[in-house]
Amino acid sequence: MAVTRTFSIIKPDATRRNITGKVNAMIEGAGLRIVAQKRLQLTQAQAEGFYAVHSERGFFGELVAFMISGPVVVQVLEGEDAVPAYRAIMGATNPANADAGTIRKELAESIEANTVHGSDSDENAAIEIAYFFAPTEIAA
Ligand code: IDP
Repeated sequence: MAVTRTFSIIKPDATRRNITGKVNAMIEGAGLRIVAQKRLQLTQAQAEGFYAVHSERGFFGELVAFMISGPVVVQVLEGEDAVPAYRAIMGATNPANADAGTIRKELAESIEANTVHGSDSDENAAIEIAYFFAPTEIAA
């Protein structure tokens, strides 16, 4: 085990419902520290660039439209094996399949409006963190 970082987005379905604090309580309750955080409105170009890996998937256009439908909160989380630790408390992509007690099971609306994004590898975490944060914006 090592202390590592992951990248998180609290998605527009959560900012719309004013439940970003509930998400943060679950993150901190799992032992992860929020070492950087900012709320912003993604541009279409930012959202398309962030999800470029999904550009060939049928839901890409809808996903981008959803991600720019309201503000998001982008975050850097730090803790023991942060990438798998956060994936574990996020729950499955489709909240219908997520385990009880996970963020998506407790809070998500649908497979698309599923409340949170979390990096899927340390390598992607570093790329995604650099997409949104300057090193000076992260305070551990
Ligand atoms: P993940 O967020 O659990 O890693 P991915 O497969 O990487 O899931 O998908 C990225 C995001 O795309 C999901 O979080 C969700 O918002 C959206 N998404 C995934 N599958 C579908 C789908 O079948 N329909 C609509 N949106 C989807």
